[in-house]
Amino acid sequence: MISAGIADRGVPAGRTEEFAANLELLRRFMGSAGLDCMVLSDHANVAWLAGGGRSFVGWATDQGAARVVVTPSQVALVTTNIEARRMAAEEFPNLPWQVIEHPWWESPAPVLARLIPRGGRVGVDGPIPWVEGTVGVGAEIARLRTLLTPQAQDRVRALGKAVGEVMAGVCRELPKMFEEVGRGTVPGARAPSAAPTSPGAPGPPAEGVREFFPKDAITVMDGGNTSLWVTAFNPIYTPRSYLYTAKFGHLGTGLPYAIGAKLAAPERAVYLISGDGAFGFNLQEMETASRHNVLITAVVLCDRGWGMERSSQMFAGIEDMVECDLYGGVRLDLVAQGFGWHGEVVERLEDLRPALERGAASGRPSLIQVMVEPMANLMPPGLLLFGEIRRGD
Ligand SMILES: Cc1ncc(C[n+]2csc(CCOP(=O)(O)OP(=O)(O)O)c2C)c(N)n1
Ligand SMILES: [Mg+2]
Repeated sequence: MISAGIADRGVPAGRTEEFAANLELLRRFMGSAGLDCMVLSDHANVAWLAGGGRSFVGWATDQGAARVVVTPSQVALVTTNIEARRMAAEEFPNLPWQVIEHPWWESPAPVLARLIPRGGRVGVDGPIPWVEGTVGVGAEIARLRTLLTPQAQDRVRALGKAVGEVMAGVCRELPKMFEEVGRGTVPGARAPSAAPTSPGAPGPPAEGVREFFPKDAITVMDGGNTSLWVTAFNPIYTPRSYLYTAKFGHLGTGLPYAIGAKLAAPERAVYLISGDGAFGFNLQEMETASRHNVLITAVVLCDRGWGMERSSQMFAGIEDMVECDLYGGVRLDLVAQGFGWHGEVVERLEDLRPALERGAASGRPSLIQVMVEPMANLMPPGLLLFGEIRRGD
């Protein structure tokens, strides 16, 4: 066990008061709901209670890497020995709760069993596999969160103002930007050297893949501009159905994530939509999928290049697109077949669905290489806003 406040970085003004106010609110709710204990694991709820701070590592799930256990007499943050020190110091500095760590390779069950009153009624805000007989009160906690403390009201006001300014700036720039791209007067805006073989932008195939799979399928995405198309054209319909390295943006995680997702949820369809550049990082993992018969579908949107780098260079006014083109004749379908997968190339949108059907019927993992128009992949939906947010403008 370690105590909070490892590094004395000071507490943001009003944070302790906000924590105390929200804790009182939560305990009052527990009293009225007849709960002896509450376990919060949804990172939004932990942030609400703590007046801020991130208890998550990955973005792809609402479940954080820590749990907060609240009883009438105790509050504890339970997390692994990897996260505890950093989380306490950086995310929740000097909050008056216990920080309890457990080895990362063990479940938190023994710690939770010590904290939770024996035989008590335990409220939870999400699935907690280590505690039996819990009562789901996620909706009630969401309602509590709407009662904003004065500090939260100030934050919402400041955030609203900042978002308004960003949106206004983008709206002012957009018409000019579109006009320049249309006229081809953005410095460096010219067709990439690879000759187009398909009329399509990546959006329609991303949409076609979404329509093919059931709504509870797990979507994995990887790539640069491809990811923005997938975000816009491949809605996520059910919780815990989406994997992406949103926070880090590392290319190459798609195929390993898809394999991991299918192993974790074998009863659900799992598909990856990836850029061609990103797919190259870890394509040897096709061997893993074959060896373990992991039946996933990988759809690789092939603009024969590092599309997002083309966009950046175009907007940076770099005269020629430097090192943005990949070898134009790559046949990932043949590579896939070499690894024992079903593999196909699709050049027309109407051929996509039959290819997906043949892949699903093949009894093997399948890869569909979809040729897209390089020029049409220069300006995916949300690109300008994405750039502004990344740069912190
Ligand atoms: C490991 C890693 N290397 C480099 C980058 C920088 N980067 C971001 S997007 C991008 C282009 C990705 O190309 P592709 O996967 O083909 O997707 P496209 O943009 O063409 O749709 C690159 C190189 C990164 N995010 N991660
Ligand atoms: Mg590409």
